[in-house]
Amino acid sequence: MTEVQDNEVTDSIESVEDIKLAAISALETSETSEQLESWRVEFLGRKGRLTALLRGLGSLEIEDRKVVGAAANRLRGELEQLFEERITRSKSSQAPVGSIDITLPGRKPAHGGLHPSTQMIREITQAFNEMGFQTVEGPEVELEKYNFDMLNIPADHPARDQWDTIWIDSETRSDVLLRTHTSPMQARVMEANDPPIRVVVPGKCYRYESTDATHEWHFNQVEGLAVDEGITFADLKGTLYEFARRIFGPSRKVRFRCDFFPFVEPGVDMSIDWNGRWIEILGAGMVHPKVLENAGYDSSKYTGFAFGMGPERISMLRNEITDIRHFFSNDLRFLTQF
Ligand code: YSA
Repeated sequence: MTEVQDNEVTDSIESVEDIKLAAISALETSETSEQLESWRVEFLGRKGRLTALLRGLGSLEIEDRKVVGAAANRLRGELEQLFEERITRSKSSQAPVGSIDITLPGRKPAHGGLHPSTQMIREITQAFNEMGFQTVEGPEVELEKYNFDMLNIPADHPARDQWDTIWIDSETRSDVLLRTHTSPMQARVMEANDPPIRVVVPGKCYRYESTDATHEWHFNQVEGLAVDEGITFADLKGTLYEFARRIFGPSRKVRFRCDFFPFVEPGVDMSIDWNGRWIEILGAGMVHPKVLENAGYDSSKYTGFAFGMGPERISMLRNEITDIRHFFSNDLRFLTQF
């Protein structure tokens, strides 16, 4: 080997060492995926520094080329391994997907609220509770006997047409139905208790009828019943006036008109003044002597009054809701307003 060739080998080996030092220090400071990629291109790429060094070995003797080539290839192997390790380290130091940033403000937990029908029912029953009425509840799946018969509505009575009925299919009996009103609870309460009685009965009712803005096929009612010695029509009017005063305010006008229900005599309906129009909100009357007798009461000794109202209709008036079907359409935009 001449002195010139000897120098060339030494330079080439030094170049391999230089590349190694430069590569190691550059790799340590490469953080982002872009930086790591440009490091790979600079040191390991087809046009990178190591490849350029290897291509420049042509002027060396074959034996010298082998020495420098082996050193350069060793370095390529080392750098490839360091690069892989660096990539692995960089991935594991990144935050895992879905991790929690505890500095962010917390999410507000969604909380439910009372359905507008429930709110209205509670307001109505509370008004009566404060007047001495007790709240009781009864079955929605009811017997024909309580829904009709004990209320003086016999099988062939035309009044049954008023309450188109949803019957329950049963192989064993044909007298089971979804109650069409809460009035069957009048019969059940009287059957199970002696006077004096003062109850209100909220609950769901079902009718086989088509729906429109003021009629649903299922809706709520609040029934009222008071039975004792000496109860008169004046008690009925006084109680319902007081109820209207509490729900609609002291200056709201109220009107009673004659109406017919087979289980009362006389029967009335009550309307309230709404922007100059009379809107009916309930049916009522003095409990029919036959209904008292059906429950085993002495109708010459006891009298009573009863009423039934629709809380959805009352809520519609109070809240200016134009369509009763909003109540049960499960639209949160409607429900969350209450
Ligand atoms: C009458 C006299 C009594 O001594 C006791 C109770 C009654 C009320 C009777 N049981 C009854 O159901 N009468 S009603 O058919 O006129 O309904 C009473 C109230 O329920 C109505 O004023 C209305 O507010 C509501 N209602 C009736 N059908 C409805 C309805 N609400 C929504 N959709 C329907 N389809």
